[in-house]
Amino acid sequence: MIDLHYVATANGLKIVIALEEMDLPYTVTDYPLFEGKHLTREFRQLNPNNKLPVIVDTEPAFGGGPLPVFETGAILIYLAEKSGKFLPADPRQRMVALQWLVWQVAGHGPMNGQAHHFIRYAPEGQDYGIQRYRKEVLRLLNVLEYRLSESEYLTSEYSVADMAVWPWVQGSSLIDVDVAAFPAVNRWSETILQRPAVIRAISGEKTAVPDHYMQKRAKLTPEQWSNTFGDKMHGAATLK
Ligand SMILES: N[C@@H](CCC(=O)N[C@@H](CS)C(=O)NCC(=O)O)C(=O)O
Repeated sequence: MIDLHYVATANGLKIVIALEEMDLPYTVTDYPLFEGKHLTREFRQLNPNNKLPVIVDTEPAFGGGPLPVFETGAILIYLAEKSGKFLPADPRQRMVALQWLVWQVAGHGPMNGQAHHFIRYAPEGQDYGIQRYRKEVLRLLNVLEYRLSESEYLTSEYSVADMAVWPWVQGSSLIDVDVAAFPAVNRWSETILQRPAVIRAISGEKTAVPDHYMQKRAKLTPEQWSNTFGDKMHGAATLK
């Protein structure tokens, strides 16, 4: 069994999509965004970085008791290896998939995350940050467009790399980016949207993204701000 410690965001959705695609049994514990339920000593035992999502494999194939895994890139590789699915067996294609997966978690995800931060959450008047990260998101969409113009998926077949990139692309309109301007990305995005496992993930009772997470300009209480971007969040890194 996989216990998924979940938040209904792009990073969380990557893992539900993978679990659904791989047909692995899982439980979901939801951590409402902005509430800071994961900013505890106990949660640090699962992820010393106090971020979501995290999985715990209660019965890893190699024994040794329950195994927590954090960082979505590592989680996706772990699940692909456990299920034997969605990471190509061919070594050359496997390397292609791993490159795009690392591209997502090391660049595409963080740049989109910063764009969401400056456009949707930061106090008004952050023009430089907005310009910088929005332009970088557009640059990365051009990179995706280039790749998806020559290949149906990021590698020769649908893989965990596509599962990592796709949820972030779905959030583009929230940062005033129109994916329709990127025809190959749009074609790829629509194809993935029709996959039954993806439909189950995005519409699941426990996993669908709630409407109030989708506000273009979020209004957080001081406590929610502290949990998400302020003292409470930073303080979690010093919990012993
Ligand atoms: N690089 C991490 C990013 C994880 C991350 O930033 N998660 C966000 C949700 S998308 C989170 O935990 N936010 C709450 C917080 O920062 O306290 C990964 O890929 O797992």
